[in-house]
Amino acid sequence: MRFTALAVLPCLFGAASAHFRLQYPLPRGNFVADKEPEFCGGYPEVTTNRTVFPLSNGFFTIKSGHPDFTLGAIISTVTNPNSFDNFSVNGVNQIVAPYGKEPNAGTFCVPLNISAAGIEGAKDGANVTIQIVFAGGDGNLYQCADLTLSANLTSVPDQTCENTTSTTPHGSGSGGHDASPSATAPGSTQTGGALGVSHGTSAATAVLLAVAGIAAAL
Ligand SMILES: [Cu+2]
Repeated sequence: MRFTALAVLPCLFGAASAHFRLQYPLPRGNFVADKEPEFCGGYPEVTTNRTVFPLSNGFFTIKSGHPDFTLGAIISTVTNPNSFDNFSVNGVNQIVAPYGKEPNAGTFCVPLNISAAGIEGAKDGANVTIQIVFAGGDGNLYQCADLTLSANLTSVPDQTCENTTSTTPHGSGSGGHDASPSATAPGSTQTGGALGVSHGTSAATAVLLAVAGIAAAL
């Protein structure tokens, strides 16, 4: 068992160097690994760098340094969402992308059909904020993006939706968080949204939701 403990340690230290990054839509601010466990990844105040985003048939793209992660998104229709409370109504998180699990590290495109989530106030022209919630083995991590919803946009402009799995170590160089060897070929590519398909019932998802609930209660 001591062996197991030792094996986990470099993983934890390496973790701070990568975690996950929200690539599209643009996050509130530059990625700061140490701040990612905080609300909105350390950017609590609303920004002016809003992305005009399709009300229906959108997606978001993340890059994960962790394999075996769970990911989803919640939404706030509050003008300046600066707490987890603002992402829930009557204590229930406003989930806009169902939590899904992914066994590989890599870059992933996740469907984000906001109109389909039926969130009150998430309508054409509305300023909203999405918060990506990620759990990859070193606690919940967060990134936020401020959006203006558009019904005229029928798809995400100028972005490619594709998944690229990777066995690249978590973080670069020595001390990196190396995903143990897997059957996946480095750089192998698949299109489509696996995350959007599998969701909802795992123990990891339950834990994630529970933790998010605690955070919302603070
Ligand atoms: Cu990490």
